[in-house]
Amino acid sequence: MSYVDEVFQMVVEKNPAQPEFHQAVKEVLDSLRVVIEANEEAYKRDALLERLVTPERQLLFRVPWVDDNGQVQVNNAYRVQFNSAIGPYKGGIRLHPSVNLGIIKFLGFEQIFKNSLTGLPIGGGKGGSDFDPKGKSDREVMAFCQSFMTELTKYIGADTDVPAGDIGTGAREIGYMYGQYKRLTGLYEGVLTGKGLSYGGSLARKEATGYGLLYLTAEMLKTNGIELAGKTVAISGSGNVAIYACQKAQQLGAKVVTVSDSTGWIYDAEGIDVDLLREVKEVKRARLTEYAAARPSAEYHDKKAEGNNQWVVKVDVALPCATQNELNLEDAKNLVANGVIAVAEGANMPTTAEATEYLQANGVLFAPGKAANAGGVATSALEMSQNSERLSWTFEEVDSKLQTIMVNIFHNLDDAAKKYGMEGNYVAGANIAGFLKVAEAMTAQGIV
Ligand code: NDP
Ligand code: 2IT
Repeated sequence: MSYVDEVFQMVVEKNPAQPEFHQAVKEVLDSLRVVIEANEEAYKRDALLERLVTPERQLLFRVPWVDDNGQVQVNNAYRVQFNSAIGPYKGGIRLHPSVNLGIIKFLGFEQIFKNSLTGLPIGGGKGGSDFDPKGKSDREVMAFCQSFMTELTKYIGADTDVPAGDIGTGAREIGYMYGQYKRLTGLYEGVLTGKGLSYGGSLARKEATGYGLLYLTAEMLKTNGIELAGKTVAISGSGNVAIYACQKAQQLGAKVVTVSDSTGWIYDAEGIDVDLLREVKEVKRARLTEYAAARPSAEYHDKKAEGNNQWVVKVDVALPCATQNELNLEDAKNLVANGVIAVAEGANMPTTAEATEYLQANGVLFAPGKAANAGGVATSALEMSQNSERLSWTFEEVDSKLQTIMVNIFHNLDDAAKKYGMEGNYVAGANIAGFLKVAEAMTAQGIV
């Protein structure tokens, strides 16, 4: 059995019941086969792959908090500090009932390569809890965040581990967490990113993941001789990533016709009204039914009644921006049948392995999340730089750095794919380019 296969088998045996983690590891290891085989003896002697797939540290803790009825609630929480070869652990905090250790490990593993691809000095980590902020009062969310941070504070710091937002963790949650960290440590430092602008946040961080997704998508299309302007786009999700992906797509001259949330999806033939979408989802934290009610051109499709079939709409570009494994083989077949040109992942691993293979086999340009959504964490690293120098940059300065980073990421993975004989396979290119830097740093630092 080859070294790559041995390590994958070990991952499955040692990490039972963590299918998303297995899926993320398998995709990376499959891409790395050609790189590993060229240098197998040295990598094997150093157990480089075993170290790469095993987190440096995994923290599991309980979070007790009191709800508005005086009832004590208890949630499970996690922080996986996966790899610090190229910088302090960096990655978001997910608050969603579906969170478990396997989900956080898959996200932390992806983050290692994504952060490497940004070209900035950040290692990989991820955290979260099965707490559901939906339907909770602000006071309940604060009680949870303060209790969560009371424990997490012991393990993080501006030079050790810097968490940020993800599903369910936005500006409100980051604010409460930052306040508690500061209170406990007395330190006013860049320990979290995605902070509010009045207390150390960076301009353009809120927009960065969605904007970055479009910068990379436009560059991928351009490199293949195609213009984004004039194209029709499907987006899933209606959270932080989806909203700003929608805004930038429209600024670049494309027309976005779908968005979704966990209960339904919208088809808007006239193009999504981003201001209305922001009002409904970002300000009111309401359901997309409110968008449909306020917009005559919008059709609302209930997922429970009709299934999650938003990918049946005929579009040129599809941008899944909600959650993992939300675009399956059947969806990929519908997209291809309707002539889709490109799929770029705004979410982390939103496309199943079979769907990715099908899209690639049918000539669809496919940009994996660890490259396409790296603009968020890249801008988080820019926020860390601003905090360290105690300065803040203008929106234009941050946005222009973000554009440069996304264009560079695309060409790095395009070049890596070509160099290893897999031209046009951006999944392999991203995994290889992300891996090489981390592997070199791990090797240089000895057996740690
Ligand atoms: P938000 O919480 O702001 O929005 C998430 C959106 O996805 C909501 O519309 C939500 O619907 C929907 N959604 C979440 N979970 C599910 C589910 N299980 N089934 C169906 N729909 C779901 O999160 P973000 O926009 O920040 O994150 C979206 C994706 O992007 C995630 O995969 C995240 O890991 C990834 N990402 C985020 C970055 C960031 O900077 N925020 C950076 C890079 C990647 P509802 O409103 O009903 O909850
Ligand atoms: O998945 C991700 O890259 C994020 N949720 C953003 C992480 C960050 O540290 O900004």
